[in-house]
Amino acid sequence: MKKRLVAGAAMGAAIMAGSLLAATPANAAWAFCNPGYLCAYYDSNGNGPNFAGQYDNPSWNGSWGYYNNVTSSLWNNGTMSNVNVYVNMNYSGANFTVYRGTTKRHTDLFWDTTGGRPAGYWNDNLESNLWL
Ligand SMILES: [Ca+2]
Repeated sequence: MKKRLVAGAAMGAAIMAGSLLAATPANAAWAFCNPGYLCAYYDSNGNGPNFAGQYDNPSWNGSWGYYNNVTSSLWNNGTMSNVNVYVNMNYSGANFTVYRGTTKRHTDLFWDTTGGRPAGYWNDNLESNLWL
């Protein structure tokens, strides 16, 4: 009987947790990003696998994986600098600055019109980064 009550209580807690999750804004889902790094995520709101760069990277493809043209959200968790991101390798093509801090994250590049670009322009298009 006691076990049953415990199980019932656990289930109730799980349901409550589910309700809380549903009420939480989507932008609360950001995966951890090491301090000092630029993190570029596969999906919006910091979800999915991510490229994490501490230095200048002329290409986001490498031994760590293939991250060119897949990014949908960005977080500059740098400790000192802002960072530019580019649509081509070797710091070329259209670019914008990702400013430091959690309030400056780019939550969904599909709808991001930074620099006056149309929706969809930046999404799945970034390939390199240069710290400023
Ligand atoms: Ca590109």
